[in-house]
Amino acid sequence: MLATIDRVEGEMMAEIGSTPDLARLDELRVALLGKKGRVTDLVKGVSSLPPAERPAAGQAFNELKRSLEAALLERRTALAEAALEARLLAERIDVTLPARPRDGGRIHPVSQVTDELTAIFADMGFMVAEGPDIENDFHNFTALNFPPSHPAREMHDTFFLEARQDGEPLLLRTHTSTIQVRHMMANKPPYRIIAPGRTYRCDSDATHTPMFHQVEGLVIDRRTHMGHLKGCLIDFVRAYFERDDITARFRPSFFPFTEPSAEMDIGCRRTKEEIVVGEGTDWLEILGCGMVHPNVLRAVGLDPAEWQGFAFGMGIDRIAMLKYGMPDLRPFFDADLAWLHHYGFVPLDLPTTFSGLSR
Ligand code: 2NL
Repeated sequence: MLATIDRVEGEMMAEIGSTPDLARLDELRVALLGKKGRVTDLVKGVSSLPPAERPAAGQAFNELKRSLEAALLERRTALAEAALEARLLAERIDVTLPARPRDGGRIHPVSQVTDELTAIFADMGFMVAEGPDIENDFHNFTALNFPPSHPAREMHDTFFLEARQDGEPLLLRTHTSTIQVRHMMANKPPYRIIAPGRTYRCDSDATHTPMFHQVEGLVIDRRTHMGHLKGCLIDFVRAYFERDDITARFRPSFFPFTEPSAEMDIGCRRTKEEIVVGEGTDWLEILGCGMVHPNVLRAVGLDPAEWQGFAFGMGIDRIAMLKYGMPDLRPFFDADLAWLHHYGFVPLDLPTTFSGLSR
């Protein structure tokens, strides 16, 4: 009996040692040590031995089981390590490669340009302010020095809501100046803020959509003047269009909320197909601006003898079209995936002024 045990031990150990994978090793463990396994079968033979030989045989079987279990465990560890090694090799990736989702989503040009504007103005020390889309007459018109009969207050320009706030009609903001009015009323000067966001006007044709995007900016301090306005906005257009040679001019204009008011043009070249900014001898209107009207300062509780500053406003959709050569405004709001794939931006390329805004 003991000789038999010795022989099968040798055979079984060799089998364990040559098992190619974890699944086969598990099958082999059951075939050897399971209830109907080969070792279990042999142990049954002990009862037919003469009583004197049984203890030695029983002990030898226990030792056989222990050494088989140890060998199985050793083989299992070796196979598991080899399997992990093979998987690490197969799934190896170069983490130094730039992240480029092959066909993931795209960032909408409006979001991209908003991020670009935010990066540029943040560099100049502006903070981003926010406010509600649904507003009242005071924040949208009265505080901004619109006279009671101003045409912009008319039904056909402004969306009025049926809901009323204390009997006063509510409306969808027609510009993001409302954010700046709220910011001035809630905070102490000086201010240096930009207010990007959705705006609404009852207007719809090839170049107008009922909802569009605007960014306004506001700088109020004790001695802020028109020179600061010009320097700030010229720096802005050069950063935004990523060219240091952009020319600019300021033309007198009118807004109820600024005095004096101006419109800023930048140098461009117009061809039949496109507008190239920073070249040529034509001019392109890019934004409106001016010194904040004393009546606006008074309306938000500031003394115009102590505080003064400038403000500006521009259409985000429009400057996105100009920079990225998009001929039509309407597809901006069509949720057309083919258009978004063509004009959109890869999500992980965040615009910063140090790595390049749009690359
Ligand atoms: C344009 C012109 C402008 C402002 C917006 C402003 C805001 C406050 C006070 C004074 Cl709280 N002004 N904003 C000033 C001048 C022009 O926008 O063409 N926007 C698309």
